[in-house]
Amino acid sequence: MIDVYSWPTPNGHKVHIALEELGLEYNVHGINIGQGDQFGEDFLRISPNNKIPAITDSEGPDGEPISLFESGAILIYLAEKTGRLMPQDTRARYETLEWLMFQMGGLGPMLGQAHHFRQYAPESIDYAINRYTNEASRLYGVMDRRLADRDWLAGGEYTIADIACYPWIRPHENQGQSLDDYLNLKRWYDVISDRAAVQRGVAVLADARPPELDDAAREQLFGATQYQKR
Ligand SMILES: N[C@@H](CCC(=O)N[C@@H](CS)C(=O)NCC(=O)O)C(=O)O
Repeated sequence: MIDVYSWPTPNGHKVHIALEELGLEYNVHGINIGQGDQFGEDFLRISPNNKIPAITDSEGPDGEPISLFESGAILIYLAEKTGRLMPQDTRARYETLEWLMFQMGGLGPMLGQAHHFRQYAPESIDYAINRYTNEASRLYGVMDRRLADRDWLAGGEYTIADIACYPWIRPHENQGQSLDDYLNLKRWYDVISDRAAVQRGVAVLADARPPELDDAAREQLFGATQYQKR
């Protein structure tokens, strides 16, 4: 059985969507990152960077249990466990990994900072807002050009690369972006949004998350608790 330790954020959604697409059975455990659950000893044992998502699988490689953190590693694990959502052909597989790494190393971190400085910073810092909003626009442009002559980001099929990128495009307004400026990306986004498994994935834990970050949550995520020595 797979146990998922997660929260309904873009990085959490990736894993929830993949599990729903694959039709795997799983238990979900809410790790409320606004209340500091990510600093609990049991969670840190499987996710030492105090970030969701993490999973355990009682039937890992060779039938032995395994735990995994980092959403990209989890997506690769689930794809390899099932032989789905990642092409078998070697070139197509590397293409999928390229676009997965594009999300993990660029899209996620940059869009996360755009969101942070536009929505969460206690004061408006123009330099940071411009820097990350420009970077968001540039990355949206990269995806839009990539999708000009194909339906999916990589490998000629719907893969974990699409699943990794999609949840980061959902909050586009909070990143200062309009999909009307990226029509190829919009087409891709609308097709993925219509998938039943994607709708089930983004609904996982949705009711548990408060609509706004209060001061206590900001403290856990961006204040002294986050940076205390452990
Ligand atoms: N590279 C990591 C990033 C995970 C991440 O940033 N998770 C955030 C929520 S989206 C988190 O758990 N934050 C809690 C914290 O920083 O204390 C991944 O893709 O799994």
